[in-house]
Amino acid sequence: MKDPKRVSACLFCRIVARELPADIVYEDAEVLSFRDIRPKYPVHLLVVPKVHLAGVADLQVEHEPLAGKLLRIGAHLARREGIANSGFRLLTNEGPDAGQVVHHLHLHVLGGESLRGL
Ligand code: DGP
Repeated sequence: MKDPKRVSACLFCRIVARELPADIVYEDAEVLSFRDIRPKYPVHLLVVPKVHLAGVADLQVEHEPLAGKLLRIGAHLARREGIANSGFRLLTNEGPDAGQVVHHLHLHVLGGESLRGL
């Protein structure tokens, strides 16, 4: 069934709907994860909610379980990618100063080498 809140022009909504290809590594009823098309690190995954939220600033109280789940799945995927012991970073960009390019909430899962400091 199509998500009524889906935004037809949104890149990640289109990946969720399988209208665009992606290297998908995880899926459940609420969350999809796929490899970043321009990886900055040996492991660079994106974890997205299937529902369209423009970014972390769009989260409402009712999204708290979903927000927690994104973190849990991010850590789960880091373990599955073999980077949990060496260390990894979960981050999300919000707005222009943070360099947000895709306006569909997503968590970057980064690792596989020493990460540059923030
Ligand atoms: P951000 O700056 O946080 O909005 O990062 C967006 C990320 O999305 C960026 O690292 C590149 C990635 N990306 C952009 N377009 C695509 C796409 O079509 N497929 C995949 N897999 N990743 C994409």
